[in-house]
Amino acid sequence: MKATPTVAFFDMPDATEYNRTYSGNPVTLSVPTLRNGYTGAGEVTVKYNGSAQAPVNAGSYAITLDVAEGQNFNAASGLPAGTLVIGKAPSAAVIATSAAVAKGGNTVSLMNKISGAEGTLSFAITGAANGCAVDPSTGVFTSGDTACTVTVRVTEAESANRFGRTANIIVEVSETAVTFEAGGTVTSWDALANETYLIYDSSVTSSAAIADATSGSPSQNMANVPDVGSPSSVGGRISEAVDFSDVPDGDYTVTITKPGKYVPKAVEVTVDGGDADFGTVNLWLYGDVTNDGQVTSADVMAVKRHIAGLNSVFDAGTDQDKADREAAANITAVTTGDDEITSADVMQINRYIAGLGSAFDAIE
Ligand SMILES: [Ca+2]
Ligand SMILES: [Ca+2]
Repeated sequence: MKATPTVAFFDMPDATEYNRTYSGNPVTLSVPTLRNGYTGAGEVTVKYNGSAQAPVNAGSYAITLDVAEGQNFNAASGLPAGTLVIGKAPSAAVIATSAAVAKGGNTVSLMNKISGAEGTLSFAITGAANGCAVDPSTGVFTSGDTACTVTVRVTEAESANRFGRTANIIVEVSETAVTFEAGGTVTSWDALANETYLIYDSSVTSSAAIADATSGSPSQNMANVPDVGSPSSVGGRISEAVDFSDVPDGDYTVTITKPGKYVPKAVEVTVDGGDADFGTVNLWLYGDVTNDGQVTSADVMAVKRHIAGLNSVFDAGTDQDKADREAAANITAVTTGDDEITSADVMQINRYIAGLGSAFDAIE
């Protein structure tokens, strides 16, 4: 006659398996096996609060065993087998130790100095405020009228799976504006180093910045003049570094224009308490939708296929590549400002390849 299984017939996982810490991954118990001297139980399934799904989140889970019928044991289900406890883990928040802002009512976001927080954050000045203030929930710090050092206490509340923590951010309130560098890397097809880089503050929209930069007499840009590195050949393209210095916190547009029939570019960059890098920006030639540095019949073919709804290079690449390729195809935009790719663009590209007058003549 078969025995009825109970937990006592099994070697159960030890206490350390029942007391765990949240890790973001499912927590499983070892599947119990029959004790020495016993054989013939069916498959054992461990359940957590009645589910075979292993739990992830911190909490207490009632463990039960389901045992299938075997040679020597009957089937059983829901055998109580203790409680699994997943404890909360320490905070994962990374909190910068310092921030900087100029005196006189300027602001710096302390929230942006924190990453990985899971609990709600709150902010409070400890010690002398010296006329400064911090928003308790957004962490926006506003300077007073004197240069000084102010300590802001950051508190992360306990969250579902992690304990909270506290840390101090020391805010340096300086006499003069705090500025940083903003720049990146720009590639083209030649080493003439004849790009023009202009930077615009957030009062000028991206499209207005392009219009100003290509107007022939830019007037809305900031006075900052960039450092431009020497061109170097990288992967078939020519690459150069560009850096604007003395840029205070804020949102900016950098325009890049270049003679040689390149499509003008506008790049967004945000400076927030540190040097800002807009990454690598590739300049495209008008008409060169295959992006090989030449305008040829292969480009015409690709544009025609795209207009006809056939597969083409227009289907390939990143979102940025797609936007660049469409801008490169739309040569009539130079003269008419249109925003579509049509047979009129094909005609202009063909005329340009043939050395005839075209919309290409309207650009440097
Ligand atoms: Ca091409
Ligand atoms: Ca067009």
